[in-house]
Amino acid sequence: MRWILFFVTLIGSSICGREKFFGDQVFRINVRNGDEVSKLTRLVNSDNFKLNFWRSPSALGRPVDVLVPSISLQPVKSFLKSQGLEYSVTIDDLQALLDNEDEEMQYNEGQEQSNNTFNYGAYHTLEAIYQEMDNIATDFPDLASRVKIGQSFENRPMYVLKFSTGGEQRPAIWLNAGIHSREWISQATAIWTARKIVSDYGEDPAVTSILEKVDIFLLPVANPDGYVYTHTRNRLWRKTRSLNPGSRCVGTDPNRNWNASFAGEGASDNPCSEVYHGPHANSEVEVKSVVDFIQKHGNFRCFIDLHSYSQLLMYPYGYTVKKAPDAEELDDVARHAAEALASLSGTKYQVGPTCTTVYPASGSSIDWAYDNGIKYAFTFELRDTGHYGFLLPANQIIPTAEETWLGLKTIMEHVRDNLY
Ligand code: INF
Ligand code: ZN
Repeated sequence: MRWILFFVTLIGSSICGREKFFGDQVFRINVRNGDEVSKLTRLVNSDNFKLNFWRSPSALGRPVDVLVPSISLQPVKSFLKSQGLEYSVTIDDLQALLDNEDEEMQYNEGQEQSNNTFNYGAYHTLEAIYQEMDNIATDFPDLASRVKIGQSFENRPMYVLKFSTGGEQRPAIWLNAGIHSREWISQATAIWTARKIVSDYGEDPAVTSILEKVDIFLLPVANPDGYVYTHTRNRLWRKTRSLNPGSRCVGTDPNRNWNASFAGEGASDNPCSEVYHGPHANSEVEVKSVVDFIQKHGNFRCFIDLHSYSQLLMYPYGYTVKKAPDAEELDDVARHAAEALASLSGTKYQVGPTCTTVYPASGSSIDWAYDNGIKYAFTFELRDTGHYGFLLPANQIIPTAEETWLGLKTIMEHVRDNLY
């Protein structure tokens, strides 16, 4: 029966659109030492089980989350048992979560059509996010403007919102989101943050004073092709959608494609890998567009990249265990930001350098920023810690955005007071 179901869904998804995950589950596997990590990595890399790391093995022995297709459930369970690896099932019916998310989005789109408002507590299509960016710029023409910084591999525009109260080429802050398309809480938090900035300017002294000194650039969807693909074909797509000559596998990991120890440890040269670094640094037009814009502007002091999930606040480096020259200061700022974030509803974040907090990762955005003179470089891994993972329910969007805002403000106030 399972085989029939599997082939039906396989054929079905190739003909009528969205990939189905009937019977698929997410396992949380506790790894206690390097030996267990390498066993598990071999398992996931052995293509025949079609496993997908949601949360890769990390230095600290943090539990590993793996998507297990229904046809692999039995063999994977017996493998784990035979290796003495403990696991639990964190999501026992992935398709049910996806159906639920879908239903909510359809309902919300209907609501928005009729009352012509943007529901910040819901997930949105790329078009809806771009429209809301336009609305924000229209509502606050003296403060916000929507700027096209390039276009994606599939020729979709890449839009940032620029928040500025005047002055030429002021020191600037870059807020990046959605570089990994499946991390929907990241894009949702970013568009909420855009509305928060314009609403609170002139009201919240912190926001007003930040914008008197620095400009803020916000890119809510850094990987538009991937984001559209998560809506139309595969909700769990992470990479870009560029083609890899000679391979049937599509896409590059845009968080391995930056020119920072490119193709070093913690990236793969296999186009089928979720951490494929691409043929060369900045090969992805989505990455190059940001690099070119930032380099042309030349006055950025802060680069913050929003991801999910795990509730971490990290700073360079990912490409080496070597301490960054400003590690003490970055750690201090990050701890204060995590404290501010936790003050709202107690959400706990772990703080540290990428390499030892998660795992080695070369070619990442914040390492590139930091090595190019942008001192205040941070990555937020937003909610949650794996209960829902990438499928965070929409009712957590606003609570997540509200608490993250307190962390972002803490960092931006430090930048305001420590311009260099
Ligand atoms: N982050 C991990 C990644 O593999 C870890 C990371 C974060 C690496 C920051 C480098 C810099 O890119 C995510 N989180 O993918 O969604
Ligand atoms: Zn990510």
